[in-house]
Amino acid sequence: MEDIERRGIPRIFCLGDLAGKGPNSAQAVDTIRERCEMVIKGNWDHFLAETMGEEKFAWYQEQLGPKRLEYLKNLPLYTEFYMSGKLIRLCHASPNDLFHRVYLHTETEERMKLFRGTKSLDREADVVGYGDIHGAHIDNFNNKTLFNVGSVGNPLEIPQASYAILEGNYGSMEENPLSISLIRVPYDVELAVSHAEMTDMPHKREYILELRTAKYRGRRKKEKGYSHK
Ligand SMILES: [Mn+2]
Repeated sequence: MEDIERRGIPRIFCLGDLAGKGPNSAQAVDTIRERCEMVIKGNWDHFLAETMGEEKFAWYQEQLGPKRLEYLKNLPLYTEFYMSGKLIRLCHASPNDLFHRVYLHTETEERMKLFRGTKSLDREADVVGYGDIHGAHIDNFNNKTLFNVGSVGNPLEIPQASYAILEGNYGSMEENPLSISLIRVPYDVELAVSHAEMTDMPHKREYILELRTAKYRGRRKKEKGYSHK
C-alpha cells in the first residue's frame, strides 16, 4: 500500500482471495474494502462465504464474522473496462469461471478461454489480468496479453509482495500506448511469521514455510509452474 501511494496511483483493484490461509483475514478484508475501488471474488472468498460446517474453513469464518462473509459472498467475478483502446478484463481465475485454473505452461486453447465474452459484454478481451496461482508473469500470444499479478500475502516464486500497474488512458477506446508492469515489494517476512505464531491458525507450519521460501506446500516433484488450492 505504501509503494502504491508513493507512486501516486489513483485506483486500486484487488483480484480476490482476500481471506483464508493467513492469520489476519478480518484485517485484510477491512483494509481491502477501505482502500480498493474494485474488489473481485476469489475461490477462497467463495468457499468461506458459501461452505458452512467444514473444519478447514471454520477458523477463518469465526474470525471474519457474518458481515464480512456476506460482503465476500456478494463480490463480482470480474471487472471490465477500456484502456488506451484495449478491452481489459480483470478476474481471479477466469472471468466466467472461478475454478478454471491456468498456468504459464497451460496449453494456449485453455488460456484463450479467459478472453471469452462475458454476460455483460459479448466481446473477446484484448488483455486479461488474473490472480489465483500466486505466480506473477506476463505473456503475449494470439494478439492477446495475459498477465498474472502474483500475490501480496502469499507469493509462491519470490518471497516478496507482488502487484501489477496498468498505465494508459482509463476508459478510452482510442488506441494509445499501454503499459503493464509487475512490481516486487520487499517486506518484513519475519514480522508476518510472528503474527502467524501468535495464533492457533490451521496449517501454521506450512504457511510459515511458504512465507519464508515462496515454495508451495503441495508442490509435486514433476509439477511445473505455480500451484495452490
Ligand atoms: Mn485462489
